Amino acid sequence: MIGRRTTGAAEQTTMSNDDAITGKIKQKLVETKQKWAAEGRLLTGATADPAKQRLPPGQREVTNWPVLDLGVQPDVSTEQWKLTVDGMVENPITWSWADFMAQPQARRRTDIHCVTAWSRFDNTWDGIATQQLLAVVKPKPEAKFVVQHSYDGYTTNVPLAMFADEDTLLARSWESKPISREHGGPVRLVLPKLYLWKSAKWLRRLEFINRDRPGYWEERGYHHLGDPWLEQRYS
Ligand SMILES: Nc1nc2c(c(=O)[nH]1)N[C@H]1C(S)=C(S)[C@@H](COP(=O)(O)O)O[C@H]1N2
Ligand SMILES: [Mo]
Repeated sequence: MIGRRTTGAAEQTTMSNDDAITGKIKQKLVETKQKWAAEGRLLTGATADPAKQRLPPGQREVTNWPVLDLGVQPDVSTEQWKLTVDGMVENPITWSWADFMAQPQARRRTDIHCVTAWSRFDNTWDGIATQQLLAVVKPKPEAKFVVQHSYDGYTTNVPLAMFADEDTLLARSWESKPISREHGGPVRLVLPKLYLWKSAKWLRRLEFINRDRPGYWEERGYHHLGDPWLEQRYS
């Protein structure tokens, strides 16, 4: 499946029929989440200060780690995996797994917050800090947003300033174990200061652009930024 996608995969922004190979889009889940956005479900109307409380408004703590995605879970081996960084950067790259592992590695311990109201505390991640990646690719001055593209066709947009946050990692391991297929291995983004839909699983490409272009959930009523402390669930 990965082989068949090499040509033209960079242009792909919507789900293709190829995805049937690894799973089916959970159409009901997509419709439910879209309905939640339209109805403003789960909104408390409150904001909170992360310095004063650990749970963002409307969230509850879980100790398991729920799996949330569109139902298509690509099986990408580290041998097949490639990361392309392109768009408005001085130094576009395509990294193999060996290239990725040759970069300075970083560890972060963070909480994660899903827009469906669960939060999970104290997750330890290993991988490459986005600050390290930015030092390599050197965004051009006009670059203002980063679109994450995944092997399942998922996309999500974040401001470059949030992508560059010191807590943000291209993560390959969780609790010192490789990130499992269901949680987005071999490499996923972890951007803990935004809701978790802003952290793409099965990361394939990072595209630097000069304007805000909505991704999969943003096109379906979810917020363009997604700050859990401001309860930016929907747009
Ligand atoms: N590639 C990809 N990344 C994705 C998604 C997806 O469907 N595909 N779902 C997002 C959503 S809505 C959430 S809440 C988190 C869930 O990550 P988890 O399954 O590891 O908890 O992944 C995000 N990243
Ligand atoms: Mo989500």
